[in-house]
Amino acid sequence: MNAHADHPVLVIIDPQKDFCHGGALPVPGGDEIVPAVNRLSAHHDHVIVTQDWHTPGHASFASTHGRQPYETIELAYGSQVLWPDHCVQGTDGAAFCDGLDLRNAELVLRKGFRPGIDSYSAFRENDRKTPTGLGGYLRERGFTRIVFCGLAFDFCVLWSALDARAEGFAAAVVEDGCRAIDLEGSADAARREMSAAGIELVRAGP
Ligand code: VGL
Ligand code: ZN
Repeated sequence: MNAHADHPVLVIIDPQKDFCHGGALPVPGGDEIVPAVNRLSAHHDHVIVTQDWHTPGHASFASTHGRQPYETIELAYGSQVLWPDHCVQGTDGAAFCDGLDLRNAELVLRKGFRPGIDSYSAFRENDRKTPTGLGGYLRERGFTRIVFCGLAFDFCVLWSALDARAEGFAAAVVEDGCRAIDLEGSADAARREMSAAGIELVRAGP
């Protein structure tokens, strides 16, 4: 029996300055998750954090295509929402949010670093084929249950939690440890998709 079998791993998705107030792609209330995320990480034996980590001129940037942010276009691998330039490798905006305590994080997983492919999910890039390696890492370490929090609820948290289920992990999302971008009702749609996939929606409380 694996030592971790009963202990969930906390996966904190993209808690980065560009998704916070004043950042390049601010998620409304993004900064407000910091206290809840710090409490969650203090209460988990195992913590992993993901970091959106794009090349300059990344395919997910509207500016790369001479388009406006938040439009959707077709790329070789399918449809892609275009974003303001954000989380460029090595920039201050790609750094973790002020006040976050990530001392006990055991793995920092960078994603979205391939110039031509976005990666909302921590498991598989947006071509839905290229693995990040996280599934194998978690399985090899014997984890079976994942608790998610972070940014943004309706994009990277949603896609990560759905892929976690698809890879056979039990998954819960701490809603008050997340904030949503909420493009055209995407926050409500995310809630419905999570429930349908057997993802538990929980609250950490005050
Ligand atoms: C995210 C849009 C673009 C996220 C990342 O972390 O949810 N959203 N890049
Ligand atoms: Zn991104």
